[in-house]
Amino acid sequence: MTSYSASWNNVPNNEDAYSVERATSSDFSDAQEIDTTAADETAYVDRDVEVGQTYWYRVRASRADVNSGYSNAASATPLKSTVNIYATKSQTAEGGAEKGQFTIYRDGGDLTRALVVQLEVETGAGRATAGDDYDALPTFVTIPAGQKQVTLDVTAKTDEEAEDLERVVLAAKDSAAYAKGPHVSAWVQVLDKKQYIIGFSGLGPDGSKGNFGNAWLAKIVEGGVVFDYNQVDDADKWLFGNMDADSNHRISPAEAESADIRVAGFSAGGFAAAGFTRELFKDNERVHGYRLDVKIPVQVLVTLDPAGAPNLASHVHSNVQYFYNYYQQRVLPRLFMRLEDGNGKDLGQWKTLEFGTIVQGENLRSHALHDQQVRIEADMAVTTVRHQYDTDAKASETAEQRLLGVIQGDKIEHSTVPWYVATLARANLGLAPNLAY
Ligand SMILES: [Ca+2]
Ligand SMILES: [Ca+2]
Ligand SMILES: [Ca+2]
Ligand SMILES: [Ca+2]
Repeated sequence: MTSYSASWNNVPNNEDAYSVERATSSDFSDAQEIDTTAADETAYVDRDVEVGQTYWYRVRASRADVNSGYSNAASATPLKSTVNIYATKSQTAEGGAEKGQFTIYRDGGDLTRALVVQLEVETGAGRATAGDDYDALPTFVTIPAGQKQVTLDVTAKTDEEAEDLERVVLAAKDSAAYAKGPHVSAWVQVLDKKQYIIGFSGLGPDGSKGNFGNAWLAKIVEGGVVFDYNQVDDADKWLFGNMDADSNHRISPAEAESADIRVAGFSAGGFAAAGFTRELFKDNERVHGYRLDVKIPVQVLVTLDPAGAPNLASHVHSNVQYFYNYYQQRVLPRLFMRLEDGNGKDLGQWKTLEFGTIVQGENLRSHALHDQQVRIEADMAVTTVRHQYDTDAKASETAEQRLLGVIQGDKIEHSTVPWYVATLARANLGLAPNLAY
């Protein structure tokens, strides 16, 4: 129900009151006095009407028992509100803080009264499941008196299932209380959490990328995608293209939250990897055809003997959650591993290489680095390197029998760094140590 407002000119006499009559036909054959108003009132609001029904009104002034003639008749048909639904935030990601949002609008009708809008969500293929993929939505909302809209948040729920893009499609149900507008339904995307493992190869000593270190980089990022050190732009485009769920060439906060990005690079690819992560922090900028609405976080960056290693760390952006840098120290041939996070947090832990020797105390000048490190002396690498063990080995086998590979007589040098730390680097990246060679 809604209301209709009738008005008339004040009769310049000494009336006591006005009598208001209403009918549903123009000849007033079913006229009824619905109210009287005080003297000098010139308007009446009828609050007891049905939307869509045409009413006829007339008034006459009365004084004691004497009535004036009737006013001119006026008719009105109270209109229904028209309801539309829009997705005012059209994406939400598993585990993300960004919520989706529907807004339910009404136009026309009686805004002085609350309006209840009945809702339903679609089910079926491609649709997110209420209660599993997102917190279930109510079956109705009430737009309060005096307001034209209400909002409903869509909160994604985390699950372990790898899923395609799914939608929550919300629609207004039929109701006598309102008409449905052209935007009778809207959808919010629920983005699955997706992991991206991205590696950058170095430039080999012979100008090729097919050297020992690159072969091991490829094993470290196995299951991911490898780019050359000079393909940072291609990597950006590849990643953004995969993240851009609604194909609008913008990376939204929810799309950023849907991506779990892990990056590794060897040699010149180490610099490329660090540069690549910096590209992701250019919020409110256009990067290779994609507008970044937000800084895109990187879960972990692993660099394997990047050229100019000591300078690299100071360039790693704080949005890299964890940064591991393994490098060869040229003056006294050693292999270092640094552990820190990008926020300047001391991880306070040691990683143990298979070599069995841990020496601490070396520091590099860098604001992003801390004093947690493991040092491998070159002469140890020359004599005994026990790196990979056969995980399928029989329990009765000794460690020596299970040893799969040894670099004997080799030295720690540039292209062997990924080999030495492959198992650790995979662990750093959150990957299972399933290397085989
Ligand atoms: Ca699902
Ligand atoms: Ca899900
Ligand atoms: Ca999922
Ligand atoms: Ca987008």
